[in-house]
Amino acid sequence: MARLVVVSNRVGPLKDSRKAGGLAVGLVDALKKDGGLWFGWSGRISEEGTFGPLQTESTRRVETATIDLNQADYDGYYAGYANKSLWPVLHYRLDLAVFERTYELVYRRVNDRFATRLKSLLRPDDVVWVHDYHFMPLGRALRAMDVENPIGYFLHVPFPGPDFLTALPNSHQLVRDLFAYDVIGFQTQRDVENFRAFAELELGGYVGEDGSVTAFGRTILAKAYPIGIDTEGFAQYALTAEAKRNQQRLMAALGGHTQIIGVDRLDYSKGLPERLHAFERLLENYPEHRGNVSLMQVAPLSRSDLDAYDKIRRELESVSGHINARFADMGWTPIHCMFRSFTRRALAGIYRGSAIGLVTPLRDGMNLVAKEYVAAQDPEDPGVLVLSRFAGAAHEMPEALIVNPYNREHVAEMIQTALRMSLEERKERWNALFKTLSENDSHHWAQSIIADLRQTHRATLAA
Ligand code: ADQ
Repeated sequence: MARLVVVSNRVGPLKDSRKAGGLAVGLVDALKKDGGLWFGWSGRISEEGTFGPLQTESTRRVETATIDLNQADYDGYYAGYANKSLWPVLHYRLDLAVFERTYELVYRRVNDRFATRLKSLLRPDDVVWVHDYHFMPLGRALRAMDVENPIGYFLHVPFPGPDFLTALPNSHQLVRDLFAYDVIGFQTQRDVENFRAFAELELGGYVGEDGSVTAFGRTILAKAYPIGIDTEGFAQYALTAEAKRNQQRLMAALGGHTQIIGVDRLDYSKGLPERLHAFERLLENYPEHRGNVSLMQVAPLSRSDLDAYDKIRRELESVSGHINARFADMGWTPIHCMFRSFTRRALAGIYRGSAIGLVTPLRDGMNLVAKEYVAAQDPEDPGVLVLSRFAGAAHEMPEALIVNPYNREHVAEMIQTALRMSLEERKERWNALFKTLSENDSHHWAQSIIADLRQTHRATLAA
């Protein structure tokens, strides 16, 4: 069977680890089953940067190959274009976006360099699968070096509509580059429609009845492949000794109180201050919960060198401090904020010990926390998922309580509904959600896109 070569900015970790990040979680799950090569940035900065030695590692099934970045590349490509230009634009935050010509130039230079290094690793029958907004032009760079392998692309974050995306300087060039791939995958049908609209309205392309999109003489497949988790594996995690230990510690600390859990990277897209305010509204509107219900927010620090993230941490500290000072009583603190990470097993135990999973991003490609929360529940006494309509996951999980995260009143009301929900209804909703997650797990996700990639490539060659 042809080898799978996965390319993403960060590679690994392959073992259960505290390192957070949805992309790594999804890819590890997919690669563990089929094996392959995983290529990307080492996470290190060195003077030689992309010209430095290739660092390799291998486990039973997966080989990894990484290279460093130098400081200028890190500043322009990663901290600059990827995180200060693309991330905010793709999450509908033009107010936070910074556009610098040098960021874009360095981004393209680094993509070219990664393509050159990758080419030397490729075998003729490899299937190449590129991930996320860091590497949009990578496929074009590979094609320019005559790489003829099937190359697919998956965008983990949202793809906004043309009215919005055209605010990004040179957006035409960026989207044009995507046409070098054979298949491009998005999280939701809405993202696919936005991409098609861009191709038609901005690039003069057209959409075929079979879902293909043609522009610049290239026909590619653009389709939704909602990312899943290793549902069975995560449900098993919740039964491990480590999970149980954490669940019990939590129960002891709660002393009979009901817990709501939030787990997110500390990022402005996740709607954290809005979430705390919604919880405050719950305590205002339904005083019976004072002294009985608390919110635990877990957030590992991420990309902390960027000002916007530092700002959100401070905001979170100040809002939670304010709410705690207002409502706390002896023996009960309304909000526990923790800026730390947990292993996946520990996290599974924490989810299972929480009556409500509160997942309220302002924008999210998918959101794996919503899926993990459901997978970790006790089928005999499952908790309730409260989920933002702006998470890609909402499209697949209608049995959750779907909320508008901007509307505190509504979120508070839905938390109240969750707290009041009968066991019978909780089970009914959970069964439906778990069924979907079992069918659309990470393995299914990877298999579907790879199968389409092989087929589309064969068709392109034949044409
Ligand atoms: P993220 O923005 O990182 O992912 P998400 O999908 O929620 O968002 O994944 C976060 C992952 O990190 C989860 O697996 C979670 O368990 C883990 N995590 C978060 N906080 C943690 C903590 N304190 N300790 C340990 N683990 C923690 C991006 C996109 C998403 C998309 C994924 C996958 O932004 O929209 O769902 O990629 O495609």
